[in-house]
Amino acid sequence: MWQLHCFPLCPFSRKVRLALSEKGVAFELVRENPWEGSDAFYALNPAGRTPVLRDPGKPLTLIDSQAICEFFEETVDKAPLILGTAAQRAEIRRLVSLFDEQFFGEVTHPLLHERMKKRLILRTPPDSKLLRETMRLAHEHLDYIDWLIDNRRWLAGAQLTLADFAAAAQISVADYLGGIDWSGHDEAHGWYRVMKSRPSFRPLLVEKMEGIPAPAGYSDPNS
Ligand SMILES: N[C@@H](CCC(=O)N[C@@H](CS)C(=O)NCC(=O)O)C(=O)O
Repeated sequence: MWQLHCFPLCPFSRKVRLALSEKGVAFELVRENPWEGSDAFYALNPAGRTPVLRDPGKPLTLIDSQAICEFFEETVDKAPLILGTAAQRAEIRRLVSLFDEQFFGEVTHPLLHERMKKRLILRTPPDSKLLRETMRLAHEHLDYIDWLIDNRRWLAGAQLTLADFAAAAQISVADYLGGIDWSGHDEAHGWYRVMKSRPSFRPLLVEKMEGIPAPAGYSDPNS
Protein backbone atom coordinates (compact mmCIF):
# COMPACT_ATOMS: atom_id res chain seq x y z
CA MET A 1 0.00 0.00 0.00
CA TRP A 2 1.08 3.59 -0.54
CA GLN A 3 2.67 5.26 2.47
CA LEU A 4 2.41 9.02 2.90
CA HIS A 5 5.18 10.53 5.01
CA CYS A 6 3.72 13.62 6.65
CA PHE A 7 2.80 15.44 9.87
CA PRO A 8 -0.76 16.48 10.81
CA LEU A 9 -0.39 20.20 10.06
CA CYS A 10 1.45 19.95 6.72
CA PRO A 11 -0.93 21.67 4.27
CA PHE A 12 0.69 20.04 1.23
CA SER A 13 0.23 16.59 2.74
CA ARG A 14 -3.40 17.51 3.45
CA LYS A 15 -3.86 18.44 -0.22
CA VAL A 16 -2.47 15.01 -1.23
CA ARG A 17 -4.60 13.20 1.36
CA LEU A 18 -7.75 14.91 0.07
CA ALA A 19 -6.93 14.17 -3.59
CA LEU A 20 -6.07 10.51 -2.90
CA SER A 21 -9.24 10.00 -0.84
CA GLU A 22 -11.42 11.60 -3.52
CA LYS A 23 -9.85 9.27 -6.07
CA GLY A 24 -10.28 6.19 -3.87
CA VAL A 25 -6.53 5.49 -3.64
CA ALA A 26 -5.66 3.59 -0.43
CA PHE A 27 -2.76 4.88 1.65
CA GLU A 28 -1.48 4.85 5.19
CA LEU A 29 0.19 7.66 7.09
CA VAL A 30 3.79 7.52 8.26
CA ARG A 31 4.59 10.24 10.78
CA GLU A 32 7.48 12.48 9.75
CA ASN A 33 8.67 15.69 11.42
CA PRO A 34 10.81 17.18 8.63
CA TRP A 35 12.45 19.69 11.00
CA GLU A 36 14.07 16.77 12.86
CA GLY A 37 16.07 16.09 9.70
CA SER A 38 16.43 12.32 10.15
CA ASP A 39 18.94 10.59 7.86
CA ALA A 40 16.26 8.10 6.80
CA PHE A 41 13.96 10.91 5.68
CA TYR A 42 16.73 12.78 3.83
CA ALA A 43 17.54 9.53 2.05
CA LEU A 44 13.93 9.48 0.83
CA ASN A 45 13.78 13.19 -0.04
CA PRO A 46 17.07 15.12 -0.19
CA ALA A 47 15.03 18.36 0.08
CA GLY A 48 13.87 17.20 3.54
CA ARG A 49 10.24 18.19 2.97
CA THR A 50 6.90 16.51 3.37
CA PRO A 51 4.88 15.11 1.65
CA VAL A 52 6.67 12.04 0.35
CA LEU A 53 4.64 9.16 -1.02
CA ARG A 54 6.10 5.73 -1.55
CA ASP A 55 4.97 2.20 -2.06
CA PRO A 56 7.44 -0.12 -0.29
CA GLY A 57 6.46 -2.84 -2.73
CA LYS A 58 7.53 -0.79 -5.77
CA PRO A 59 10.69 1.11 -6.67
CA LEU A 60 8.77 4.40 -6.74
CA THR A 61 9.00 7.45 -4.49
CA LEU A 62 6.89 10.51 -5.30
CA ILE A 63 7.84 13.92 -3.91
CA ASP A 64 6.08 17.31 -3.98
CA SER A 65 2.31 17.64 -3.53
CA GLN A 66 1.66 18.87 -7.05
CA ALA A 67 3.81 16.16 -8.66
CA ILE A 68 1.97 13.57 -6.56
CA CYS A 69 -1.49 14.94 -7.45
CA GLU A 70 -0.60 15.10 -11.16
CA PHE A 71 0.72 11.52 -11.04
CA PHE A 72 -2.64 10.23 -9.79
CA GLU A 73 -4.53 12.51 -12.14
CA GLU A 74 -2.71 10.76 -15.00
CA THR A 75 -3.02 7.23 -13.65
CA VAL A 76 -6.45 7.08 -11.94
CA ASP A 77 -9.61 7.82 -13.92
CA LYS A 78 -11.92 8.22 -10.94
CA ALA A 79 -12.82 11.76 -9.77
CA PRO A 80 -10.77 13.90 -12.18
CA LEU A 81 -9.55 17.01 -10.38
CA ILE A 82 -7.69 18.81 -13.20
CA LEU A 83 -10.35 18.69 -15.88
CA GLY A 84 -12.03 20.56 -18.72
CA THR A 85 -10.49 22.43 -21.63
CA ALA A 86 -6.83 23.44 -21.70
CA ALA A 87 -7.90 26.93 -20.57
CA GLN A 88 -9.92 25.51 -17.68
CA ARG A 89 -7.02 23.29 -16.63
CA ALA A 90 -4.72 26.31 -16.73
CA GLU A 91 -7.12 28.18 -14.42
CA ILE A 92 -7.17 25.22 -11.99
CA ARG A 93 -3.35 25.14 -11.95
CA ARG A 94 -3.16 28.94 -11.49
CA LEU A 95 -5.32 28.74 -8.39
CA VAL A 96 -3.50 25.68 -7.00
CA SER A 97 -0.26 27.59 -7.34
CA LEU A 98 -1.78 30.73 -5.75
CA PHE A 99 -2.73 28.78 -2.63
CA ASP A 100 0.36 26.53 -2.55
CA GLU A 101 2.72 29.45 -2.93
CA GLN A 102 1.14 32.77 -1.95
CA PHE A 103 -1.35 31.68 0.70
CA PHE A 104 1.26 29.31 2.16
CA GLY A 105 3.97 31.98 2.11
CA GLU A 106 1.83 34.77 3.55
CA VAL A 107 -0.46 32.89 5.93
CA THR A 108 0.16 29.17 6.59
CA HIS A 109 3.95 29.24 6.84
CA PRO A 110 4.10 32.19 9.28
CA LEU A 111 1.39 30.56 11.40
CA LEU A 112 3.25 27.24 11.43
CA HIS A 113 6.40 29.04 12.50
CA GLU A 114 4.80 31.28 15.15
CA ARG A 115 2.24 28.88 16.61
CA MET A 116 3.70 25.41 16.01
CA LYS A 117 7.50 25.57 15.70
CA LYS A 118 7.96 28.28 18.37
CA ARG A 119 5.75 26.34 20.76
CA LEU A 120 7.02 22.82 20.15
CA ILE A 121 10.64 23.32 19.15
CA LEU A 122 11.99 26.80 19.86
CA ARG A 123 10.02 27.30 23.11
CA THR A 124 9.64 31.03 22.48
CA PRO A 125 6.44 33.13 22.41
CA PRO A 126 4.85 34.06 19.07
CA ASP A 127 5.44 37.51 17.58
CA SER A 128 2.07 39.26 17.96
CA LYS A 129 2.86 41.95 15.34
CA LEU A 130 3.66 39.28 12.77
CA LEU A 131 0.49 37.37 13.68
CA ARG A 132 -1.62 40.53 13.15
CA GLU A 133 -0.08 40.99 9.70
CA THR A 134 -0.76 37.32 8.92
CA MET A 135 -4.44 37.77 9.88
CA ARG A 136 -4.63 40.85 7.63
CA LEU A 137 -3.23 38.90 4.69
CA ALA A 138 -5.59 35.99 5.43
CA HIS A 139 -8.50 38.44 5.15
CA GLU A 140 -7.24 39.51 1.71
CA HIS A 141 -7.18 35.89 0.55
CA LEU A 142 -10.67 35.29 1.97
CA ASP A 143 -11.87 38.43 0.11
CA TYR A 144 -10.62 36.85 -3.10
CA ILE A 145 -12.40 33.56 -2.33
CA ASP A 146 -15.58 35.58 -1.62
CA TRP A 147 -15.23 37.12 -5.06
CA LEU A 148 -14.58 33.77 -6.78
CA ILE A 149 -17.61 32.16 -5.10
CA ASP A 150 -19.76 35.18 -6.02
CA ASN A 151 -18.90 34.50 -9.65
CA ARG A 152 -18.46 30.72 -9.86
CA ARG A 153 -19.91 27.54 -8.37
CA TRP A 154 -16.44 26.34 -7.24
CA LEU A 155 -13.13 28.22 -7.08
CA ALA A 156 -11.97 27.44 -10.62
CA GLY A 157 -15.39 27.28 -12.32
CA ALA A 158 -18.40 25.02 -12.57
CA GLN A 159 -16.68 21.89 -11.24
CA LEU A 160 -15.05 20.85 -7.98
CA THR A 161 -11.32 20.67 -8.74
CA LEU A 162 -7.87 20.43 -7.22
CA ALA A 163 -8.01 24.22 -6.72
CA ASP A 164 -10.73 23.73 -4.08
CA PHE A 165 -8.73 21.04 -2.30
CA ALA A 166 -5.44 22.99 -2.40
CA ALA A 167 -7.18 26.07 -0.96
CA ALA A 168 -9.13 24.12 1.67
CA ALA A 169 -5.96 22.27 2.73
CA GLN A 170 -4.13 25.56 3.41
CA ILE A 171 -7.15 27.13 5.12
CA SER A 172 -7.69 24.07 7.35
CA VAL A 173 -4.16 24.38 8.75
CA ALA A 174 -4.48 28.15 9.17
CA ASP A 175 -7.84 27.57 10.90
CA TYR A 176 -6.31 24.97 13.25
CA LEU A 177 -3.67 27.54 14.19
CA GLY A 178 -6.26 30.25 14.90
CA GLY A 179 -5.43 32.33 11.81
CA ILE A 180 -8.87 32.40 10.18
CA ASP A 181 -11.59 34.89 11.09
CA TRP A 182 -14.67 34.30 8.93
CA SER A 183 -16.44 37.54 9.85
CA GLY A 184 -17.34 39.42 6.67
CA HIS A 185 -16.61 36.37 4.49
CA ASP A 186 -19.97 34.63 4.15
CA GLU A 187 -19.31 33.29 0.64
CA ALA A 188 -15.88 31.88 1.51
CA HIS A 189 -17.23 30.46 4.76
CA GLY A 190 -20.15 28.75 2.99
CA TRP A 191 -17.76 27.20 0.45
CA TYR A 192 -15.41 26.01 3.23
CA ARG A 193 -18.30 24.43 5.16
CA VAL A 194 -19.18 22.43 2.05
CA MET A 195 -15.54 21.33 1.69
CA LYS A 196 -15.40 20.37 5.37
CA SER A 197 -18.49 18.19 5.04
CA ARG A 198 -16.92 15.95 2.38
CA PRO A 199 -15.99 12.45 3.61
CA SER A 200 -12.41 12.99 2.39
CA PHE A 201 -12.07 15.88 4.88
CA ARG A 202 -13.24 13.99 7.96
CA PRO A 203 -9.93 12.23 8.87
CA LEU A 204 -8.09 15.55 8.67
CA LEU A 205 -10.49 17.32 10.99
CA VAL A 206 -10.36 14.73 13.75
CA GLU A 207 -6.56 14.52 13.73
CA LYS A 208 -4.66 16.51 16.35
CA MET A 209 -1.15 17.90 16.48
CA GLU A 210 0.22 16.98 19.89
CA GLY A 211 0.79 19.99 22.16
CA ILE A 212 -1.41 22.27 20.04
CA PRO A 213 -5.15 22.16 20.73
CA ALA A 214 -7.48 23.00 17.84
CA PRO A 215 -9.87 25.92 18.43
CA ALA A 216 -13.59 25.33 19.07
CA GLY A 217 -15.49 24.73 15.86
CA TYR A 218 -12.42 23.67 13.87
CA SER A 219 -13.66 20.14 13.23
CA ASP A 220 -17.39 20.95 13.05
CA PRO A 221 -18.57 21.04 9.40
CA ASN A 222 -21.39 23.40 10.41
CA SER A 223 -19.12 25.88 12.12
N1 LIG B 1 6.21 22.51 -2.91
C1 LIG B 1 6.23 21.50 -1.87
C2 LIG B 1 6.31 22.20 -0.50
C3 LIG B 1 6.53 21.21 0.64
C4 LIG B 1 6.87 21.92 1.95
O1 LIG B 1 7.21 23.11 1.99
N2 LIG B 1 6.75 21.16 3.05
C5 LIG B 1 7.06 21.70 4.35
C6 LIG B 1 6.00 21.30 5.38
S1 LIG B 1 4.50 22.14 5.17
C7 LIG B 1 8.36 21.12 4.88
O2 LIG B 1 8.55 19.93 4.83
N3 LIG B 1 9.26 22.00 5.39
C8 LIG B 1 10.50 21.58 6.00
C9 LIG B 1 10.57 21.90 7.47
O3 LIG B 1 9.56 22.31 8.06
O4 LIG B 1 11.65 21.72 8.02
C10 LIG B 1 4.99 20.61 -2.02
O5 LIG B 1 4.01 21.04 -2.62
O6 LIG B 1 5.02 19.46 -1.57
